[in-house]
Parts: sequence; structure tokens; C-alpha cells
Amino acid sequence: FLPTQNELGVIAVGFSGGQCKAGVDAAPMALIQAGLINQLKDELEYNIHYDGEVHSYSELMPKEDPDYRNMKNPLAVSAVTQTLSKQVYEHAKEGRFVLTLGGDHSIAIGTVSGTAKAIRERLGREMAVIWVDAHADINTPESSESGNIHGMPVAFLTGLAAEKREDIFGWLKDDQKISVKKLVYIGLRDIDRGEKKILRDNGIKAFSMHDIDRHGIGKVMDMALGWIGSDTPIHLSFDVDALDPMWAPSTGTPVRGGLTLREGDFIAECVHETGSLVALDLVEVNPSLESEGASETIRAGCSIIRCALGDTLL
Ligand code: B3U
Ligand code: MN
Ligand code: MN
Repeated sequence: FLPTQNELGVIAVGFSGGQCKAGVDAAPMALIQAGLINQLKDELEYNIHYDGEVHSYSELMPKEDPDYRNMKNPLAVSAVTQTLSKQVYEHAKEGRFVLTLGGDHSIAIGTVSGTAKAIRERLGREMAVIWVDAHADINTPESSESGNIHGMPVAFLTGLAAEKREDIFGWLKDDQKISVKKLVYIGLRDIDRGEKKILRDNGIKAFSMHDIDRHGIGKVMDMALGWIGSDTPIHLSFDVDALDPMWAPSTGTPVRGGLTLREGDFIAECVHETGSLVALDLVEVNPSLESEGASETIRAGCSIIRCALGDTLL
């Protein structure tokens, strides 16, 4: 079921409406200017399908976007992710591997729904998601204290949160969703009280920083991939704030006590080695925060992407 070897779809998403800090929309251009696409083409020999644009989806922005069920910018995030979902789907249904450069993590509502649908149609199977993040991003609109939708994508993607209004995620249908049983977290360390209950009540597999300290990243990856099982297509959604702020300071909500850059790269390498990776998101790089740390964070993001796409040490 592998994506056609070396065919890579790239989507650059300059969107920041899932949270309140400006600047995360500038990440795709910063990653590309750092040479990412050329590296993927020349060093990793991918055949790249990229429209050459950083999408800001300005044509989709509503004139007014009042809070709804406690969600901020609900119409904008819904419209952007619905369009992105189609873009991702178009690549994935051709059997391409899909790389999405974010943007804040709300965009995963679009990316995961797009691959989940394409994988179901092409292969008749359910996809797994590995969510690497300091945060669980599984708040429902009601459990969220911030109202920021980047803290909610997993709830909508698993159906734990749902909304009938077509223009506020009601477009998400069952064939675009994933099972809570096929979801694995790595790197968690800042979970809201309501989220802890959701994780517990649904028996969701999660490896926190505590687990990584206890077992080491090697054992944690064995357990994470063992939970998913072989021959299951994997979508890797990587929030750069999973890394310790020492390696990735330029992000909206840095949390100390995170992964080393090497541990982040190792996670990406292990997922690549399964041969089951079908899509990758790299989100929450915000080049405007911590100006001295921005280039570090961008380099870290590029490194994780290269590792997930098959760059090897030897
Ligand atoms: N859990 C909090 C904080 C947060 C989630 N994701 C990020 N921060 N990056 C929330 O707002 O839901
Ligand atoms: Mn996140
Ligand atoms: Mn996060």
C-alpha cells in the first residue's frame, strides 16, 4: 500500500487562525527558503508535486467570524481545513506521499481527514495517526479553556467532538475520521485536566515525556509502532513544540522538558523505516517569535522532515 516510491505532494499552508499569535503563517516560506524542497528533490531524489504557492486562503476568510460554542475563528478554520482536506486528498489518491507545511496545528483537521479518506478508498483500510506534541490537542469546544481550535483537532478527527453546522466542521464525514484506537501520542507534557479525562475514558495510547525518560525513546518507538501494528498506513503529525525549547524556541506555546532534536529525528526515522508512512505534517514553527531562535527552529523542522522522508545517518 506504499505511496508510489518517490512521488511527493507538498502543500504550504500559511494559516494561523487556530490560535492567537501572528507569525506561524510565515513558517512554510521560511522552511522553503532554508532549502527544504531542494534537499528533498536533490538529496532524497523525490519527484515533487508542488504548486509553488504558500496558501493563505484569503478568499475563504469570512467578514465576520464570531465565537461559536466557545471556538475562536470557527468559520475561517473550518473553511481552510475543508479546502486543505481536498488538496491533501487529491495528492494521496494518486498514491503520493503528502507533506504539509503549517501553519498552526488546527490544519491537521484538513490533512488527516484528506489522507484518511484517500487511504480508505485506495486500500480499503483504516489509517493510524502518530501525534508528536507537547499537547494532546484533544479538547472539545466545551472542555477547552482557550477556545483556540489548534487545541481541538484530534477531538474533531476522532468524532469525540462533532458539530452539525456544515460551515463549522459539519463537512467532516465518517470516511474522513480516524479511530481513537489507531491514535498514538508521543512527547506529551502539558495536558489540560479535561483532556486527561478524555484520554483515560477512551483508552487512548499516549507516551508522555515521563515514559520516554523511563524507557528511552527506542523502546517507546517499539511500543508505539507495536500498538499500531505492521501493515497499517501511518500519518505523522509533528508539532515542533514537542521538541524542547532549547532546540525549537520559536513556537507559540513552548513547554520545557521536551524531546531533544535527536529524539525528534529518531521518531521520524523510525516511522520512515516502517515503510508505512503516507503523510507528514510539520506545524507550529513561528519564525517571528524568539528572533535569535528562529533559524534553529527552522533547521530543526527541516531536519525532522528529512528524517521522516528517508534521510539516513549512514
Ligand atoms: N491545551 C491548551 C494549550 C495548547 C494546545 N495546543 C497548544 N497549546 N499549542 C489549549 O489551548 O487547548
Ligand atoms: Mn499541536
Ligand atoms: Mn503543541
